[in-house]
Amino acid sequence: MHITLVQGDITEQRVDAVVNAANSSLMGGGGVDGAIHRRGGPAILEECRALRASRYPDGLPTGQAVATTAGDLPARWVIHTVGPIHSTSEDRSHLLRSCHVEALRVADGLGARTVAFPAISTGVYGWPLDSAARIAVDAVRRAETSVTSVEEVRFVLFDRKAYEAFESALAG
Ligand code: AR6
Repeated sequence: MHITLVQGDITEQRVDAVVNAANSSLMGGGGVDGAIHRRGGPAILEECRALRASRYPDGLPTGQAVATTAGDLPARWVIHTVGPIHSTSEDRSHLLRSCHVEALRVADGLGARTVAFPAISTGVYGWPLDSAARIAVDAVRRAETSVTSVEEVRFVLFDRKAYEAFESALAG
C-alpha cells in the first residue's frame, strides 16, 4: 500500500472512496462534510437518513465508519467517520486512530483500491495538526500490515500548513 499526499479539495479526487469527517448525526455540517454533501448531491443524505433509521438510530459513534454512495462525486463511495473533539484533559487519540482503521476496514469490505482521507478532527473539532498527522499516518501504516485490497491511501490536505504537517509525519 502506498501513502500519498495531495494539497487540494477532497471532493475533486478520482478515487474509489473518499472519507468524510462527519458528525454522529450523519446529517451533514461544515468543513469537509459540508463540501461532500454539496458536491455529492442529495443521494448521500438520503442514504445517511436510511442508516439512521436502521443501523444507527442513536447516530454513528465516534471512531466508527460507515459507507454510502458518493452521489455526483467522482468517487464511488463516501466512507463517513466521526473524529473525536480534541480535549486537553483527556487523551482521545485512540478514537482518532480508530477512525482511520475502521474507514480502511470498510474500504476493504467494499473492494476499494484507492481511498482519500481528509485531516480528520483538525478543523471544527480542534485537533492540533502535527499531532493529528502523526496519529493518522501511524494508524494507516499499522493497518498496512494486515491483508487489504487498498493500494493507495491519499491524504488530501486543504492548505499548505496541513500538507507540511503530514509531510513531516510521513518522514518521521
Ligand atoms: N477538502 C479537503 N480538506 C478540507 C476541505 C475539503 N473540501 N474542507 C475543509 N478541509 P473539518 P473535523 C479541511 O472541520 O475537524 C463538520 O461540521 C480542514 O481545513 O471538516 O473533523 C462535521 O459535520 C481541516 O484541516 O472536520 C462535524 O460536525 C480538515 O479538513 C465537524 O465539522 C477537517 O476539518 C467535524 O470536524
